[in-house]
Amino acid sequence: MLKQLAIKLDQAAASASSVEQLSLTTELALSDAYQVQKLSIEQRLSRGEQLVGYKMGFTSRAKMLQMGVDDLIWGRLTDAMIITQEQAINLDHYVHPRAEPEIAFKLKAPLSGIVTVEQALAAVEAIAPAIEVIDSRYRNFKFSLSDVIADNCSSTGFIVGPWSPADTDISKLQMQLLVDGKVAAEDDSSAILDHPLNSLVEAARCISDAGEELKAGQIILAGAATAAVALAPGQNIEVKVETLGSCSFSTQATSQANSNTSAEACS
Ligand code: OOG
Ligand code: MG
Repeated sequence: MLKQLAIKLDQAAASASSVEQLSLTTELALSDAYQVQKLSIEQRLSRGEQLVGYKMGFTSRAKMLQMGVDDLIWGRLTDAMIITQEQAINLDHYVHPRAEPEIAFKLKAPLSGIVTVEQALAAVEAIAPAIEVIDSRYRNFKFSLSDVIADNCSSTGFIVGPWSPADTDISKLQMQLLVDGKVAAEDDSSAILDHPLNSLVEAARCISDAGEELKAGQIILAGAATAAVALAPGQNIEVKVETLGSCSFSTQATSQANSNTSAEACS
């Protein structure tokens, strides 16, 4: 049964189509929801995708308030989710994507179980500004906690900017999400669990509870500092983090369907 739910969510993500919330018909314990997530990622891995890291979610009040959920969640990141600097993404590949400003850690050593902030920092190779593109597979971007966990915490894409040394002070850096050069959301990095490193501490604990561990080379997204912003065609999206720098991508001006139509109209 869990496998069927995993396949359903994987297919919804692969075909950019939405499904009804699982919780409307199925009662899933959180542990079952994480199992569905794992099984759905296994579908991706069986198609050749590689696990490259993990993302934390609902690590800021702004995100919890926006989504009406107030528990920490985590999901898995694969290489197929990587968006490159200045890439123009095609919105046809998503249901209702949103962007949010994040901080990424790259690890140089494994990390698992209960660790202190100092131990977490000692495992970090580098820190970067990041943008996460999230896309719920549920209609109207509405979900319960178990729904969103099963749906790999809305993971769909992420872009990481320039790497800074691990000893960079990230306790209170201004973080801005700009749409076409205008600030659409902003806060400072302390909005992420008081300090983004606390999110890495939580990641080590949660992922080892699930029988996995954070590994050297993996990327961990600490969670958004602000509410997410809906994407529309023809936008430039940039995240600027004080000291760390920025990263950006754009959305293609027209969807494939529209550009076909206009090509026909012109000929
Ligand atoms: C769930 C993912 C939350 C974050 O950074 O808090 C998340 C969602 O909002 O759809 O990625
Ligand atoms: Mg996020």
